Parts: sequence; C-alpha cells; structure tokens
Amino acid sequence: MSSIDYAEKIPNNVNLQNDRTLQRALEHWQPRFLQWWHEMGPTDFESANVYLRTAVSVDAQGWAHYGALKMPDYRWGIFLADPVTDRKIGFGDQMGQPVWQQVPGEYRSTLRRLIVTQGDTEPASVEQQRMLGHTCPSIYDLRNLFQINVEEGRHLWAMVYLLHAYFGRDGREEAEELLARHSGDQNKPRILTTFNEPMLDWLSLFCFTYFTDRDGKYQLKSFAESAFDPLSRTCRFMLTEEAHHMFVGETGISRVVKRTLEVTKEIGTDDPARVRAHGAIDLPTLQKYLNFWCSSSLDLFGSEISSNSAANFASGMKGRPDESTYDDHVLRDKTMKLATPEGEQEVPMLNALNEVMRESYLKDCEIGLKRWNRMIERAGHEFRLTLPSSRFRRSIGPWAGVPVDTHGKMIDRAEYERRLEDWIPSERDRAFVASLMKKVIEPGKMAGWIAPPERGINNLAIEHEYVDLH
Ligand code: BYC
Ligand code: FE
Ligand code: FE
Repeated sequence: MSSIDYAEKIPNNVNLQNDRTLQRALEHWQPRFLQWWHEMGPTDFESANVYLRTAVSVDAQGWAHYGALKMPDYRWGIFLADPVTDRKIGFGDQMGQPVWQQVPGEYRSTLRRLIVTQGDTEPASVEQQRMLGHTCPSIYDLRNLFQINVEEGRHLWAMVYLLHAYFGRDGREEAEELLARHSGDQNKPRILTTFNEPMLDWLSLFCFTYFTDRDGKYQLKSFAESAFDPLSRTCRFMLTEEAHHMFVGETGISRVVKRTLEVTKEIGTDDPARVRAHGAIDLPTLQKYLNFWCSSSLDLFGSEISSNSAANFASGMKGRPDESTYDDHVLRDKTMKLATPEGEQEVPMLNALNEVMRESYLKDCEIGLKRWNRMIERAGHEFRLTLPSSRFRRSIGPWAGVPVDTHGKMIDRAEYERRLEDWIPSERDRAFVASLMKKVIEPGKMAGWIAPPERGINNLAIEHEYVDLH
C-alpha cells in the first residue's frame, strides 16, 4: 500500500520529492489553483469550519480522514491507486501487450485532449455551484455541497498531475488554461455544454449530481481501463470519491419526493398548484428537472456514431466501463444497429461505443427512478417518474436538433417548440423553485421542501453542526 506524505506541500503518493522538476512545476501551479478557488469557488464561506473528508491513502479500508477545517486549507493532493503488477492492455488492437507507463508519441495529442476534457469538467462544476451555499436547505446539505466542491478540486489536481508529469510544456500550458476557462463565460467557456449551464437552485444540484456526476462515473470507468497506466490508476482512485457525489444526488431527490408525498398526504390532494402553495415541489416539476439534466448529460457521451470512439478504443486509450464483463475486446468484426432520424443504420461496433456506454449509463440511471417510483406507489399515487428518451433534446449526434418528444417520437417542430415548456422547466417553474430556496442553517433543521436525510455523515447525528459559520 502506498501512503501519502502530508509533510509535503502537495500531499501525494507519487514520490514527488524524487522529481524536483515536476515538484517545482506543480508548486508553481498550486498558488494559481488557490487563487482560482478564492475567486471562482464557493462564495463567502472561506472562514467557515466545514466537516470534510480528506483522502489520506488509497487503502480501500480507510482512505479518508474526517475533520472540521476551512475549505482553503483543504489538502488537495495527488493520489493514484496502487499499480497492478504486470498489467496488460485489456482491449483493442494491442490487447495483451504491456500497459504504457509513458505516452506513445502517436497518441500524445488525443490523450492530452481526453485528459484536458476530463479535467475541464471538474473546476467547471465548482464554478457552476458557487452560489448555492447561500440557499442551502440545511447545514447537512451545505456540508455535502462543499465536500463535492473540494473533491472536484482534487479531481482537477489529478488531471493536472498527468498533464505536468507526462505532457511537458504543452501539458503545463493546458494546466494554466484549465484555470482560465470558466463555466458560462462568453469568451472562454468550459469545453462541454452541460458544464456551462447555470445552476441556481438545489433541485438542479441534485439532478446534476445524479445525472452528470454519473457521466463522470462512466467516463472514469472507461479511463480506468486505459492502456495509459497512470491515467487508469488516477481514475480508479477518483471513482472512490465519486460515489458520494452520486449519493448526494440520489438521496437528495429521494428526500424531495418524500417531502412532496408527506405534503400531498397532509393536504389530501396531489394537485400541483396546491402542493406548490404548501411549499413543496410537485412531481411534474421534478420530472421536468429530470428531463433537463438527463438529456443534457446524454450529450456528454458524444455522438452515437463516432470515429473518435473507434480510434480511442482500438488504440487502447479508452475502454468500455467494466471491459472485462464483455466477451469480445477487439470488436473488429461486430456491428450495431442504430436508430437515426433517417432510419436504422448498421455501423461498425467500434464506431458505436459512445452509444454502448450511454446505454449502460441509462441502465444505471434507472435504479434511482425505481426507488422513487416505489415511494410514490406506496403512497398510493398513479404518477410515475421516467427517464426521457435518449433522442429527446439532443445537441450532439444524429438526433441533434431533431424535434422529438420525451418518448422519442419525431413530431412537428412547431409542436415541439410549443410543448417544450411541458417537458423542461419553464421560466415560471424555475421562479417557483427559486422561491423555495431559502437558507436554513440551524443544525438539524430542514427547508420545507425537503425531508431530512436518513442518517448523518460518518456516523454523526443529523443535528451535528456540519458547518460552523460562527
Ligand atoms: N459538448 O465523436 P464525438 C465529470 C465534441 S463528467 C460539446 O461525437 P467523442 C464530472 C467532441 O469533443 C465526465 N462538445 O465524441 C461530472 C468532438 O470534438 P472534436 C467528463 C462535444 O470524441 C460532474 C466532437 O464533438 N469526462 O467528470 O467520441 C462534476 C465530435 O465528438 C460534446 C469526459 O468527458 C458535448 N457534450 O466523445 C464534475 C471524458 N460531445 O474532437 C465532473 C473525456 C462531443 O471533433 N472526454 N463533443 O473537436 C471524452 O472522452 C470525449 O471527448 C467525449 C466526446 C466523450 C466528451
Ligand atoms: Fe470529479
Ligand atoms: Fe463528481
């Protein structure tokens, strides 16, 4: 097991002290990162003591330390999962050959681009979420938001380490750019569209952590298979932290559903206007938020038919999540049938891998919906939450810009535009949700639109003062 040296300026388990050049480059980047955090991280909470977990080793049994600290003092560090002895490439045309400890010249620019794209999402999400602290529904939730924020900051460190250690000057330049682009910026936006969407309320945060962090899970799992071993090891450890982000999304939405069902029972009707009047989020509105963030996140897998995906797989750069569960790891003579607006197309499987990933992602997304629908069913209601069709409201791939309803049926463009308000949050819906967003900071108290969690963090009580605002 590799341990992490906390005496170092940058906690790490990659022997940074033995590579002075790399260490100096990262120490040069560190104050820029901290300045970025100060300017673009959570607003106004720098002096609060937050009960946070910090990664202290990559040991499955006890990798995290919990304690109260100020966010700017968080020990962002570089942790790679332990190497697998004699690891071999598990897929693609070079299957069975030893994995790469350095970047092969011919894959350098593609690999750099993939790492930059991954890295770009991490600070982007912190920027998107920076205002949410002011409207937290409880300090339990406030703490979870900040936990996610510091860990996304660490995920940026993870990618910057790879850029600095393996991509020379280009890598260092890219690391600077990662702090220069900003979510929603007119001139220098973040790379992927979802990460430029404004996030002004906690219902969006829960949907984002449910759907978008889950894209993170799938992308990281596909990189965990990579022939570029440092990338694989970095992503394997990031996945450990990622689980909590999705937990926040899934339990957040569960608690919204629970509270709505309580209010519905109290007032004896599920009429959305009445539910809203009693300060809860009616289920049709929740459905619209699910439609919005799910459809946006589906674009993050790239086009259904993609020569990039074929090249990335064949070369060994990017596998499928859980690659070992498939039979064929080369895919040179397989095809897949894909539905496009022009009809069914049969494409080489290698070119359809974004879609393969998207399908396994959607299966994973279904799990939460089953749980929420069980709650709704038990409360005696007919209403069911669903995932939108993967053709709905797409901006990438053959369905991009095609007017399709949430069931995937092509419709008239005028009808689509008219009905879009029924499918994704309208201005009025957003204004209503915004009206509920009032800061609640008394320990153990919850805003009226959300039920308390089932338990606290790390065996502490729900009433624990997770954020001390003094
Ligand atoms: N928006 O062949 P195509 C996370 C571009 S989330 C804008 O269709 P490809 C996190 C694409 O770049 C995980 N542009 O797709 C979550 C390409 O441009 P070029 C993030 C897009 O390349 C929450 C062109 O369209 N990680 O960690 O097979 C909080 C054609 O590309 C989009 C990654 O994404 C889009 N949605 O796959 C915090 C992994 N989609 O090259 C963190 C790294 C595509 O023609 N990225 N384009 O100029 C990748 O693996 C791939 O770049 C993608 C796209 C999966 C994104
Ligand atoms: Fe992340
Ligand atoms: Fe995350």
